[in-house]
Amino acid sequence: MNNSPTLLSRFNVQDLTTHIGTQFPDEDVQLSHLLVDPDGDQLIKELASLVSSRGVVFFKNQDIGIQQQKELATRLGELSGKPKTSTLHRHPVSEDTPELGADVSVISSMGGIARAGVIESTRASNGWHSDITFERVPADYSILKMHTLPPIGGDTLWASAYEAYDRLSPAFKKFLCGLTAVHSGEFFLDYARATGIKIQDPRGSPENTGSDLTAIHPVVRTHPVTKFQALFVNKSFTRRIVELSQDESNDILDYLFRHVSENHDLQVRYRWSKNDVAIWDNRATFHTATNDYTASRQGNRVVSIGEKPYFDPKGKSRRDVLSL
Ligand SMILES: O=C(O)CCC(=O)C(=O)O
Ligand SMILES: [Fe+2]
Repeated sequence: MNNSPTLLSRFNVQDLTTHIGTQFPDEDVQLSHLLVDPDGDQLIKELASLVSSRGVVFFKNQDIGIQQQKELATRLGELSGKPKTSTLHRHPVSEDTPELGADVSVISSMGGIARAGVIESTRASNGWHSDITFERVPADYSILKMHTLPPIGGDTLWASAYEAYDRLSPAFKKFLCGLTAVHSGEFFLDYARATGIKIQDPRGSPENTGSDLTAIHPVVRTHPVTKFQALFVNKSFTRRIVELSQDESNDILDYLFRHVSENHDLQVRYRWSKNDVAIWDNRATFHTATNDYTASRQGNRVVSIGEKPYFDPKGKSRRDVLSL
């Protein structure tokens, strides 16, 4: 986090909102070129740092193939210091096809992972999540490339977990810091039973094993790259704050979920074009799809496993560091 000139500054870049989202608007900036650049390691390390600070970064009309997408996800995590035992996530209900492999999630309007937890006739805001927080060692970066899009609709929204934390009152921050919450992906087990899919195991870390898709994580976590504090509970996967009674937990979680979904000024909404790529940091953001279309929509996602979430009382506030 400094303002010194970086290799990435050779490209045109635009912030999309104050708190979250940055794009590389020029199509001649190709992620496939970064992978083979002589300064590739430095560029990819700077990209990881940019994604971790801005939450989500967009690239237009990319030619990157699926193997390169996996390589990029791996290098983003490795160059920003993830544990040696963390590799690419194999989603519990992903299908291991010869073309894609179990470490690719097909994000499709026709079914599969992105549809497994969707309940019709509930509020759209029920979909806010951070990827795979039911794992004991959850994700750092996700990379999604969309290759099939409806003519209109199907946008994706991201929200800043740093700003969500920073915007709480000092007394409420103090109350939340140090609490822990149960996360669960039980609906993927239901989906696996209904479709006959065998649960993938292990899933990108020796600790992500077995078919009990639950984990306990800090409610506020410290980001290992930026050192910023971030809110780490999400509507799709977080079930219960361990240290509170059931009723207290329900109300506090409801408040926090609404805090994320109703503060539209800590969100960015992205309108996809064909072959655009989004790279986001699951430790610093939440996201949700927009199910407002009927035509087919499809993309490929690669999720990298990071580290076990932790809370460091010496972590910083993004607002304080940036003097916002
Ligand atoms: O379909 C989308 O826009 C996002 C799906 C999603 O949650 C993901 O790719 O992690
Ligand atoms: Fe997701």
